[in-house]
Amino acid sequence: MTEYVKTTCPYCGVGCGIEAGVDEIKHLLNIRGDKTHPANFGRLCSKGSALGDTVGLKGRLLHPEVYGQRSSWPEALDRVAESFSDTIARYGADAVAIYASGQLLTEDYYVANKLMKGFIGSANIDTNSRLCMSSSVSGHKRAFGADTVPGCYEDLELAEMIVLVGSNAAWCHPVIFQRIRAAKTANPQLKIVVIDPRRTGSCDIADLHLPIAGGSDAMLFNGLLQYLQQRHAIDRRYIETHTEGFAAALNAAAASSQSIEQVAEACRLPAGDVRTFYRWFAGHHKVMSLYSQGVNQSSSGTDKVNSIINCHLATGRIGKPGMGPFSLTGQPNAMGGREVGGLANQLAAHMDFSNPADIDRVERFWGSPTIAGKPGLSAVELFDAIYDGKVKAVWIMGTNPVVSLPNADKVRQALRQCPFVVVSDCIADTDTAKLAHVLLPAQGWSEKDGTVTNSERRISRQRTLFAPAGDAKPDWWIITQVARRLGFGQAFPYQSPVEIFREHAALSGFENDSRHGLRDFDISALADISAHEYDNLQPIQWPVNQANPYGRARMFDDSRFFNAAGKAQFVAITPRPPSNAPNKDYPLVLNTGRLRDQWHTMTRTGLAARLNQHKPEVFVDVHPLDAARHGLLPDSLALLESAWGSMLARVQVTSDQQPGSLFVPMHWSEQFASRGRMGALVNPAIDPVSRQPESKHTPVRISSYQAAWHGFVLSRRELAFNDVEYWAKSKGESFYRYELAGNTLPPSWPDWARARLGGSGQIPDWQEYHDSGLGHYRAARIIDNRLESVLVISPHHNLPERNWLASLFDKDFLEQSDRKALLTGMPPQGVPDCGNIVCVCFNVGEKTIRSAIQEQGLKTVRDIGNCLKAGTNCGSCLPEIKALL
Ligand SMILES: Nc1nc2c(c(=O)[nH]1)N[C@H]1C(S)=C(S)[C@@H](COP(=O)(O)OP(=O)(O)OC[C@H]3O[C@@H](n4cnc5c(=O)[nH]c(N)nc54)[C@H](O)[C@@H]3O)O[C@H]1N2
Ligand SMILES: Nc1nc2c(c(=O)[nH]1)N[C@H]1C(S)=C(S)[C@@H](COP(=O)(O)OP(=O)(O)OC[C@H]3O[C@@H](n4cnc5c(=O)[nH]c(N)nc54)[C@H](O)[C@@H]3O)O[C@H]1N2
Ligand code: SF4
Ligand SMILES: [Mo]
Repeated sequence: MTEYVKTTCPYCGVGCGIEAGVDEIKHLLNIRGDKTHPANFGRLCSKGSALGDTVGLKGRLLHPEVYGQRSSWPEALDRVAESFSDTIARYGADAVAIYASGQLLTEDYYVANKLMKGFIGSANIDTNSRLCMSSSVSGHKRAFGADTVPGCYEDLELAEMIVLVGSNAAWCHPVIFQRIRAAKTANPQLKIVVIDPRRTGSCDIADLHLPIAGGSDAMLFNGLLQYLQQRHAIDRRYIETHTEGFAAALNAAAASSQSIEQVAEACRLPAGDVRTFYRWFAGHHKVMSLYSQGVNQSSSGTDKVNSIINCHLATGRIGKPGMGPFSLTGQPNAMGGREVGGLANQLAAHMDFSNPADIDRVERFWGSPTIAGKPGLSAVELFDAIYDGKVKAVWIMGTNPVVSLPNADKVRQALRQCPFVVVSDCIADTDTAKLAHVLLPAQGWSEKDGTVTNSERRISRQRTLFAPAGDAKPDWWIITQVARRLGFGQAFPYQSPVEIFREHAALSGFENDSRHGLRDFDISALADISAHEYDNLQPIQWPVNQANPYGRARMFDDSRFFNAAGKAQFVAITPRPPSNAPNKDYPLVLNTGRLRDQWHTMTRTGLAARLNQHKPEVFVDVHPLDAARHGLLPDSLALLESAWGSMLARVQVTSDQQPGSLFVPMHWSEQFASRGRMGALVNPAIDPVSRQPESKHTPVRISSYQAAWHGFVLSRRELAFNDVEYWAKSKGESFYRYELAGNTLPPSWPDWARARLGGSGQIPDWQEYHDSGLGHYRAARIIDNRLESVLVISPHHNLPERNWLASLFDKDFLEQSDRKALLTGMPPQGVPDCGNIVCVCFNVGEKTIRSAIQEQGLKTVRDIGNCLKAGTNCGSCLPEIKALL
């Protein structure tokens, strides 16, 4: 009998509840959605469903390492504490830093922040949330006086209009998207508008797509504010009673554009579409504006956020069912990190360095000897300070900055130069872990235990499913041990996560009242939670206090805001263009973002074969006009260069892209491709308020990458091609796939192939075909009648399809016909080739769907589901199935 344990998905900020059936002995998980969890009511997406494939021991960091040698925990912890205290003694507290992450649980995060700010006495702790949520945090604070997300997911079902701004929810918040899709099916009147420079999967259910010029959102929403005023669609009473600054915001909007035509020109949109959007927004009362990285990751990200919030304040559409601005959080615990003050400019429990009373309050609560008195360095500035030698010891926890920070080659150089680098991670080989002096094995999802908070302020439990891998320890434990060695034992007595949670809850309620000033984040009703209650904690939305013992779905339903006047603030916005405009040398704009089935730097999703079928290789999306202009053929390789760095990627020509703009996925690290690390190119400009980098807008140029040869290898065993100029690796169910290209031809392909694939190189275990004149070479190695590996080399990039060859790895015995066809790469007559996998849940390929559509006259997504099952589980592939129809 399998025991099902309730836990929370460790990927996106939707925060879906999971029931995990645990087979301890076989180390297997059976994953299903938790029907009682209010975030997902049983739904899951492709990534959540495949979690069971990511919990193996392969690739895990199992033991501490000090300078490349396996060590014991005491030895490694002593080393970290000694280096940190030496550095502090010689150069001061600001010479050390922590760079943390929204992958951490709230309890981990709380302890890290307490150690750095309260006891080491420097605020040099920042997190990857700086790259993610900090513009939303700043925008919320400016408008509401606190970092508050007003609404909840239930509003999705109550809305009359949903605007997705800079959010590809179909791929990045799939369960929210499923809820919107279901709401639209139930109520076809529901209007959906997508504002995104690209046509994305989210446009699948959109009534209107505005392919806005990158960076111009504030212009569009300033125009909307004026329109609402001119059409008398504003709520005068609400503005007068509950807000301040409307006139100034309106004046600034009027100064930025005078007409819809002007807005349309600035945003490069058809004026008619802008008018339609404005008319719909004015005409529907229950409007939700969901926004994500297309808004936040900008050098004017905070202004973009406030330009959206301004329109909601002007119409009084906030804090009520079915309406409001709604910032979608990225990581599983992006929100929890904000609660504990993970950013360098925050204190704990939504308190702030800008208020001396807050600093004093936290100092007294912690009994801290040396609390930091001012904000520390933000992520980009922190790594600059490491580069400049000002920060001399850094501890990186749960993030991979050599891939994900802008100007990532400089980040790598900074870490190379840094005298002392500690990395806590679950995975042994990451681009960042490679540069660590001390590596600390952290427990990952399925092992660790604690809480996370999702986009709608809902706190849920992640629970332990398995015993830890090797010597892995929870992050809170590791930090606590170092804190004790630094002499702060009294303040770090923790033996279990619940003790930390209680303290965190108590701090949230400490002097949180009208006399001292009310703070939004208050979970003081949980301050006395028992271990048993904590174990059984049900998902609950903060605040959880005397007034809201069962949590609270919507904030601001009482129209009380958290600044001194208790009124929401309009912010006067003067739109600014992105920091770096395209120019003669770098004429195109590089946009970056996410894919449906990958998570960030692929340390976990890269392990699950079924998540690597959808997009097996790093690519760049190019509009047909740009492809023609720059001589790029579909499926060829391109070199992308910016003022900061370069990368290689496979060309995908698509009119989903606007001319002048390129898109690359953010996911590939040097563990998965030789030169696919997009962070190397990305512009390090930051927003002056939120200090969030402009990850979606880098001037670049693109050119065809002329390789002397192209090829691929499919192999049962993992191989290495590190000496080849271009390689990209992905995992299949029973094989690894390598895409290859090189500048130099080896003296002999047969020798090269034998050296790479191994074996005797003799018939019958070896088949080969060589046309040395034309530069074609193919080989296959067979062991005991099973395909071991197959290699194809050509002077051109047009190579045979990989899918049928890949299917041969599932066979225990190769038929004669298979053997014959092997070197052609084409299935023998009568054997279907399924094409690229579209539905990963049921392994249904594009060609199968196409032929079923033709042969059986299928007309709807439902027909295809009935016939092939494709799209009937998580639904993540529905946009693509629709596109095939
Ligand atoms: N599958 C998957 N899901 C994820 C993640 C993942 O790695 N994989 N990561 C999670 C995390 S941490 C985050 S932060 C979220 C991010 O979720 P999203 O923000 O939805 O994802 P992105 O793809 O980064 O960016 C969204 C869109 O912004 C558009 N965009 C670019 N510039 C502009 C602009 O100037 N204006 C507008 N309006 N749009 C623009 C891009 O074209 C892109 O389609 O996803 C979370 N969910
Ligand atoms: N150009 C560009 N750059 C971007 C973005 C973009 O859209 N474009 N998006 C940005 C955004 S929004 C984000 S959130 C970042 C994400 O970027 P990163 O944070 O660098 O990406 P991850 O791959 O999630 O890194 C998490 C690391 O923590 C490890 N890990 C997982 N769980 C745990 C744990 O419990 N404890 C510890 N100690 N380690 C753990 C994983 O193995 C992995 O190595 O990238 C940012 N960078
Ligand atoms: S939408 Fe998918 S990735 Fe996000 S929490 Fe739910 S199952 Fe996990
Ligand atoms: Mo993020």
